[in-house]
Order: sequence, then structure tokens, then C-alpha cells
Amino acid sequence: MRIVVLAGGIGGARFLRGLKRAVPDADVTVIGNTGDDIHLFGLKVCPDLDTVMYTLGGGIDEEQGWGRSDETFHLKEELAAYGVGPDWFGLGDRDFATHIVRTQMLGAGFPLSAVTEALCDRWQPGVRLIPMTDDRVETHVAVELDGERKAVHFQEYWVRLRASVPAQAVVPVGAEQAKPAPGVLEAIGEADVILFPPSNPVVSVGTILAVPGIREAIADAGVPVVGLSPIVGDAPVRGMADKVLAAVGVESTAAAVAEHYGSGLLDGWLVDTVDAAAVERVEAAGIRCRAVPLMMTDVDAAAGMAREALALAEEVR
Ligand code: GDP
Ligand code: FO1
Ligand code: CA
Repeated sequence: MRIVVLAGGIGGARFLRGLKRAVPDADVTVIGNTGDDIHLFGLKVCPDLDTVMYTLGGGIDEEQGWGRSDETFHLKEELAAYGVGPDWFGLGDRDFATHIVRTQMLGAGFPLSAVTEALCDRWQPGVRLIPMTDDRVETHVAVELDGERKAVHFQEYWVRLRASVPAQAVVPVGAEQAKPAPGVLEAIGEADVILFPPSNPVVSVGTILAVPGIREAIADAGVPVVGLSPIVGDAPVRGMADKVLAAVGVESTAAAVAEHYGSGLLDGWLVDTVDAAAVERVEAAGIRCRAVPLMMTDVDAAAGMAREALALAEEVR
């Protein structure tokens, strides 16, 4: 079975680990969000690609959900001693190596998709990980700071400001001019099923869908498209999805997120059992819906969610 998954970072990665356990023999292609990418200290950092790669490759800091396990921060301390910032983004020594290799290869002329493949040679994530695009896309968030409207990088909004001020707008800068990376449209066209994991619907899945051609290819693929709600009990399980959903005028409920994707894109939607009351509203929007446990407390729980998503896909096929 060929499965295509549109993934952000932590939610996407943990779901993928469950999917791999549920269907070890499936041919899984992951289209990764690159809107969170940031250039720091002359290096290109791709948090969502790395989170998927490290999580599936066994190198993730499990507790945190991002960054390397067994990490140290000597380089960060040395940079700070030189007064070289920013100091608000936690890059560890082991993680730095990934960014150095990536930046070196990009500088030598390799596209991000080829670089990602090379990095995955080491990590063997067991899926094919492709960035949504080889072009530069950077998500910016419009906020009001000290009475002034400003656009900040998504990482600055989330990591430095901790999403403490409302997001007035979310803009995937560069997305309109971006082209899907090689293999993206082909994978969608050859898929037997397409899954939206419980990833951020605005700054992860939404950014991938903003690359011209991807949304259309999914809508036209003619195979089941099934999503899992990242909103449980009217709140994100973690992160700032509520803030960025508000910026696009969507309430933070499992049903509203399904309606936001719409029946033109989604055939099926899973909500958590605590949101069972949402099933009727989602089905009224023309999307088949089931309420099942959606908390990824461990890999088995995530595998159970993957099985439910694939079962729903068979129901709507
Ligand atoms: P990020 O890039 O690291 O923010 O990760 P993603 O975009 O892939 O996923 C973030 C989303 O995953 C957030 O909106 C969370 O609410 C959601 N999420 C995280 N853990 C869980 C979980 O155990 N269950 C569900 N249903 N959603 C989760
Ligand atoms: N998240 C944080 O909350 N604080 C950090 O200092 C931080 C550093 C970091 C470094 C590398 C990386 O791959 C991810 C990192 N993240 C950090 C996570 C990242 O900002 C977020 O998980 C996502 O981009 C949010 O969608
Ligand atoms: Ca992310």
C-alpha cells in the first residue's frame, strides 16, 4: 500500500512512528513542511524535516519532541559568550552537525530534497521524506508589539514570544512562487491513500497545501483523504494551533478544523472520543467522521490511530 502523509513536526512525526508500526510493509512518502525553516548563524535549520527524521530514525529527544537525544549546548554557550545571537533558539551541538551538513550541501548546489535524502541515509527513517518544495518558503506571523504592527518569523512568534500575543495574520512568504519538490506530485498521484496526521492545520498542513499544485493534486487524486484532529477537547494537545487558527478565522474545535479543510479535500476525519458530539456536524459537512482515542501517549496508541485512519479510508473508498 502506498501512503502519502503531509507532516509538520512533532504531531506528524509521532503519528508516522505509529503508522510504521501499524503497517510496517507500507510504502510511506512524507511531504514535509518547510515553512518553519529558519537561517541562523549562517546555517539553514529545518525543524519539521529534522523532527520527522530524528523521531523515525531514533535520534529524537523524546521528552521535548524536537532536537537530538543526549544533547549538549557548548556551541550555543560559546556563541553567547561572543554576544552572537539569537539566544532564544535552542540549537544543540549534535543538532548543529545536521545544519552544517545541510548548509554545506545546499552551498554546493544540491536542492533541499536531495540534501534531505542524504541526511536520511544516515537516519534510515523507513519512509521517503520529501520537503514540500526546494524553494524558500518562510512562515511569518503579523503581531502587534509595543503598539506597532510587525511581522515576525514563525519561530520568533512561537519560541521567543511563546505565542503570548494574538497572531493577526499568518503568511507563508514565498509559497505562491514555490514549486512542489521533485517527487511530491508523483507520490500524490500514485498514492492509495492520503493522510493528514494530527499536525498543525495552519502552519504545517496549511503551509504544504499553500504550495501551488499540491492541494489540487490531492483533491484530484481520486483516493481517500483522511485526517486526524490535532484539536482535542476544543484545545490543541500542545503548541499554538489555537492562536494561528484564530488568525485565519477558524475556531479551535475538531469540527471547525474539518470544515476548514472542507469536503473538497477531506473524505474522512477522526476526532477524539471526548469530541464525539462533533461527529454529526462534520458529517453534515459531507466528511465521514468517527470518534476514537486520539492521544499519542505512546507508539502503540499512535499505531491504533493509524489503523483507525486506514479503516476509515477503506470505508470511504
Ligand atoms: P510541530 O510542527 O512540532 O508543531 O508539529 P505538527 O504541526 O506536526 O503537530 C502539532 C499539532 O499536533 C498540534 O496542533 C497538537 O495539538 C497536535 N498534537 C500533538 N500531540 C498530539 C496527540 O497526541 N494527539 C492529537 N490528536 N494531536 C496531537
Ligand atoms: N522549540 C522550542 O520551543 N524552543 C527551541 O529552542 C527550539 C529549538 C529547536 C531547534 C531545532 C529544531 O529542529 C526544533 C526546535 N524547536 C524549538 C522546535 C520548533 O520550533 C517547533 O517544534 C516547531 O517548528 C513548531 O511548529
Ligand atoms: Ca512545525
